[in-house]
Amino acid sequence: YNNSVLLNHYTKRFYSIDTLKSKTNNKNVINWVEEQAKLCKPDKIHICDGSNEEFERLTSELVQKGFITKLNPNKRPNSFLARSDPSDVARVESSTFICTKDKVDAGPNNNWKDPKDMKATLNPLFDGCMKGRTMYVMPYSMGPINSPISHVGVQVTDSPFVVCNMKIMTRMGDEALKSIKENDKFVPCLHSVGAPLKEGQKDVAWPCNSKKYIVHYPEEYSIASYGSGYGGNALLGKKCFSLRIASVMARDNGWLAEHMLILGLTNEISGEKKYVAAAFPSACGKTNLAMLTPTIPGWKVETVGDDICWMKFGKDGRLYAINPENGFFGVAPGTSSSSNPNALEAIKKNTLFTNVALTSDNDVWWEGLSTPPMKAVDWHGNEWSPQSGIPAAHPNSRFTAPISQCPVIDPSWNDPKGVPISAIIFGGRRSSTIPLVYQAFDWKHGTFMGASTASELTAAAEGTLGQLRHDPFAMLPFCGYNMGDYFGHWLSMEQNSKDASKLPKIFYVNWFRKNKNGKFLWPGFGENSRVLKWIFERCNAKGEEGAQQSPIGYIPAKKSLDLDGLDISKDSLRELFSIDKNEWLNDLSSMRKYCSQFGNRLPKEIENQMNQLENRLNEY
Ligand code: SAT
Ligand code: MN
Repeated sequence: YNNSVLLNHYTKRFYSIDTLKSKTNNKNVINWVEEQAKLCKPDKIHICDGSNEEFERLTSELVQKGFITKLNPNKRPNSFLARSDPSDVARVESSTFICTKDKVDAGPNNNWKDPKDMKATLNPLFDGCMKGRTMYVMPYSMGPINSPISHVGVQVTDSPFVVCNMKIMTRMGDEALKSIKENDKFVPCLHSVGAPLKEGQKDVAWPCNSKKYIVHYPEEYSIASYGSGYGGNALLGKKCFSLRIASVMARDNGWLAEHMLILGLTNEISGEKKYVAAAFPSACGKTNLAMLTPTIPGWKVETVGDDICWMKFGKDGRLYAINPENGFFGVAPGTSSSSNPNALEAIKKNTLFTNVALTSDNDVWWEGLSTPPMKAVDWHGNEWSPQSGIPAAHPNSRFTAPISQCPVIDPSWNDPKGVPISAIIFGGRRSSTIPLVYQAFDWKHGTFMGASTASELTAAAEGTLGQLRHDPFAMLPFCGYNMGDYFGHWLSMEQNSKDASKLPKIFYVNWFRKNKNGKFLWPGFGENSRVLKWIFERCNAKGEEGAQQSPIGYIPAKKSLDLDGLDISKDSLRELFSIDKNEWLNDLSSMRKYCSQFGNRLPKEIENQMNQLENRLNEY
């Protein structure tokens, strides 16, 4: 057969990728797709254009086969519910690999395998894995099309549901393909659910394989994922590309790829606006903060992103950020009109749901949304009632919705220039020790604060309740290289910047501190706008204006945190900001222990920061 026609040696049918060839002159894209087809041996190839018609066609086919459910169009137009295989409901960290030639380059924070060995394992698995299925080819852009901060990828997959999710979560299709010029590089992303169909074999609603591999090759900027159809394992633009591979691209090229929300904060009286990026471990309310409704008058929050942030230096020496994503992949349970009304608004239409409950009027429900319905169909597809004694929605059930549907979407969310970042916030869930907010003395100290990010485990995660888990920069499962080197990369941003005074100011927050009776000291949610206001003002302040020095950093000076109209006692306030020397020294020794695993990859400066903190505490 000639070059443009491929033979499927199972079906003895020919197919071509002429459609792709007519749309791009990038030889590497064409060759790579051809190679994947030869390896995976699908029955058909479909080049995705990313159109609404394509989305409609794929969703109706899935509905017709009974694989997904169309929701009540009067309540939730163009929206669908999928139920996953019960074993395929979350990211699989134990099957996630960083494959570098040298093990130490992956770091103690990752599972490692030699790239050659991994390819020898994967090749037989991918060989013929798409038999009986269609291979969908998805060119996509992470970030606004043609933005200098964006990067492109091409994913092939055998899951039409993955295609529908990728259309929402990324800029996928013809426009993205057009943006990949003749000699441009792209991140190749091979994905299969690992469930080839034999002649005449009936398909299932959620095909997957008990063998799963989520594999990253940082040295060639490529990804291969096998066996899962779940978001973080299968929508390869998300954590795999935008964090694990992009963190390596960022290290190699002097920028930052971070697990951060981005929000715009406006003082409506002065008209001034600043952008803030923030990193929190899971279960700390990142999506809620990204869409916050301020309780203090005259302040407005607008959303640029809720999960991932790429930052590059602009000509003016400031860091400019984009949200590489185009949608929200949010946890449904707990999302309600009181916790996050803007998220509820964003998922009213054009939304894909996975593993939530189905109500009798063909709408969705999950724990925490509202009073439970008398009956429903749970995420397993079984009859459910409040008496069933089990959750109706899986705790990690998700919605996939276009970001443009967020009612407080920032006007610059799609701006190819990105938005200038004034402040970076780190935070964790800590019932003691850490005050409501404090500020780094400088960039080096701020890097140390990011490195020491830790959070207490909630019921949602495995491990002992309340146990402290170190999660540096909230990147522990997402850093595509040695975390010690990653700390070093953050430190190097100070040299990379032409003018360190233009770098974002760095803060640490803790909404979760409790008093001796186990009661939260701070009301949280919309009241967190008071902390955002202090951060905003600190970015404009000269020197120590509005702040006072403490051994751990700057904390708000008396009366500088706006508490107008807030019902909080003097005692609570004192506790909220108290610094207990012994608790801090305990934290520091836990940090020292944690850092020892990085050996000589731990930057000297992080040790300096630990020593300086210890000295300041001992003098306190
Ligand atoms: O599943 S995702 O990785 O996309 C979301 C998450 O687990 O944070
Ligand atoms: Mn995340």
